[in-house]
Amino acid sequence: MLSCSFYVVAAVAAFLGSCHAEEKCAGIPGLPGAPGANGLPGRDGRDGLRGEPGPPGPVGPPGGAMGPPGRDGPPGPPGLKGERGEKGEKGNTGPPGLPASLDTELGNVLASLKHRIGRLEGVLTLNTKITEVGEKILASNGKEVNFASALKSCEEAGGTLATPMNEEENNAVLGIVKQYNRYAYLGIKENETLGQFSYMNGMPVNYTKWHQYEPNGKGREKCVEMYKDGSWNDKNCNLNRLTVCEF
Ligand SMILES: [Ca+2]
Repeated sequence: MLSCSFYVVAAVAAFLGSCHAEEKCAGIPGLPGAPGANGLPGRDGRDGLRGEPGPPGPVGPPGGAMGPPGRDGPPGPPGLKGERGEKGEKGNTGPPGLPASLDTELGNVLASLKHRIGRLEGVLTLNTKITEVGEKILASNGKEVNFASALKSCEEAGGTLATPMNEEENNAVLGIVKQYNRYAYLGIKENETLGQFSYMNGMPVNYTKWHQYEPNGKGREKCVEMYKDGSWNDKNCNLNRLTVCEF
């Protein structure tokens, strides 16, 4: 509309401004030309910045290919305890310890044990349960049995039949014989060689206290009993005599 009015006004102005032919007058300006045609499309611009990832696509139709495995789930609860395995091999020997004489802790333990054992021995001696003589401890269970049973009782207790090897030990055994007022078998037996007697370990006796005219068994009395005066008599092994043991 605007451009149309512009052309009308321009045409009127051109008519009013016309001059006579005899005058030299400037020509009338021509009408503006029509607008030119559009130019060719410009070249493509450069690529823009990379956009953000789009939202996930819709779930595909059923029957599609299986997807990749999911991630591992959380650990399950512990299983039941297994059966006990076989015993392993013995380990290596540990490092050497201190000599007992330099080990203060061990020394204290030993001193305490010695003290406590000494007190127990005192109580047992006071109650005439044991008799200490030298390194030996003598004791009786008060039972009168044959030689084999008496020896068995002593060995089962960790000792053997009382075997006096000197006057002091013989007097100690005598004290128990007097206490129970019974003869006792000693740990001595006759050898295959008549008239020769030995300790239970087979060694020949090196101390004896035979009663007058004993031994007189001539091979028929293989065991030895102690009389109530402390003297010895060879005697049958199947009689019942007091059991006196030494430890
Ligand atoms: Ca005899």
